[in-house]
Amino acid sequence: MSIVSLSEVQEMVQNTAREFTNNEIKPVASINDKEHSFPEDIIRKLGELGFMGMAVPEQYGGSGLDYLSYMLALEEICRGCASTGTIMSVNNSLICAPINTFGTEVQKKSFLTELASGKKLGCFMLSEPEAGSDAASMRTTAVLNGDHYLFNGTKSWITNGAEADFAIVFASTDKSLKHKGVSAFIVNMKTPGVKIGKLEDKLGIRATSTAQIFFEDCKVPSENLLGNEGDGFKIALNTLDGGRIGIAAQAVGIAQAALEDSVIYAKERKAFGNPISDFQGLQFMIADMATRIEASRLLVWQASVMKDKGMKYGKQSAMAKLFAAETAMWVTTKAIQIHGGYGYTTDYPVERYFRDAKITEIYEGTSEVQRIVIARETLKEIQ
Ligand code: COS
Repeated sequence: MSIVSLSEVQEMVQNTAREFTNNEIKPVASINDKEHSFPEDIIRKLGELGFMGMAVPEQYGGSGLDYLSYMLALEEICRGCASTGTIMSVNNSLICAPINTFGTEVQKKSFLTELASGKKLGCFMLSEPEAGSDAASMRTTAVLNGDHYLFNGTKSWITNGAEADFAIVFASTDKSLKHKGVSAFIVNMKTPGVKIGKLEDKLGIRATSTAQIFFEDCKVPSENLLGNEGDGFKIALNTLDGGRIGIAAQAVGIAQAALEDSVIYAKERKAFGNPISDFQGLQFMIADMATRIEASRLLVWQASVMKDKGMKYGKQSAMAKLFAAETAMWVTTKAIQIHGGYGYTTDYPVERYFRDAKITEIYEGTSEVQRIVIARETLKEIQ
């Protein structure tokens, strides 16, 4: 662990999350992955611990903690189960955060309080079948009609889509304005006209639902507009800046789990009369794994502290996500190598870590999108 100092509260949050992960999450993670089962009981307990709205003020049902505390908890939870961490991260980063930042008092009282306290679950609907990295090309429309907007369109890759009570939905209120015509709304998933479509059968994070959602003449009250008409694209990118630090923390958690399991295995497994941890070839792998994880963690902490201080942090968030995601992929690949044939079977969790790591290079902006963000900022900064 890094010697960069954490406050007493931050250490307490980290220890609470670590204990919860070891006692409650690790024992069931592989089963939930195999059975594709949503960890309902664990999510309820995370709500009771105050982990579903960690950086939301207490007056709106949250824990009133800083972003770094949230990241410390998320890393620990993902060390046990990346699926559980994904569900927690979507609720914290992608729905509580934008309502807290852009919502009216009424919206905060109606939606945020229940989401942040873990009584309700949220999801984030930006992507569509033909609009992922190019989010502004979305086709879903929201047409103002008296006291409501009429929604039509299809959203895809929606984490928590099958279980969520509330969603942030991005839709075009004026197609001619392209990204400036995108608006954000809070939608109750029970609204007539919201239909849950097919659930994806995925490589990893298999204990989460990833759903396609259809809007068919769905009437959303006009008071559920988040911010003003046309603010949606900026709300989405601002939200993703924060979310991406969370995905980086998730990647660090997955990589840390792979490192810990690899070290334990290498000390037990014997070859040529010695534990394989005695061999330099293997030690070099462990050294590189530990170093890359530490560097990733520090990028997560730096981006979090900058966000907590109210500084501009988009570049640092993209750097953390890019580096941590690629680290998680690299570390989990080495972890399987260290475990040899056993690592390729479901008898050991390293194959799950490997499958779970891949998504961190894709969702909330691919590694290529992170490189775009980092390059743009760097080219602006150095003249
Ligand atoms: N926060 C707030 N606003 C932002 C922003 C940010 N981080 N980044 C850009 N904007 C604003 C810009 O200021 C610009 O506003 P104006 O039109 O008023 O000038 C507007 O958004 C468009 O910005 P830009 O021209 O840079 O947008 P691009 O279409 O070139 O998009 C990328 C840039 C590719 C980086 C962006 O579209 C992106 O992040 N895409 C990935 C989306 C994603 O993560 N999808 C996954 C879905 S969630 S699983």
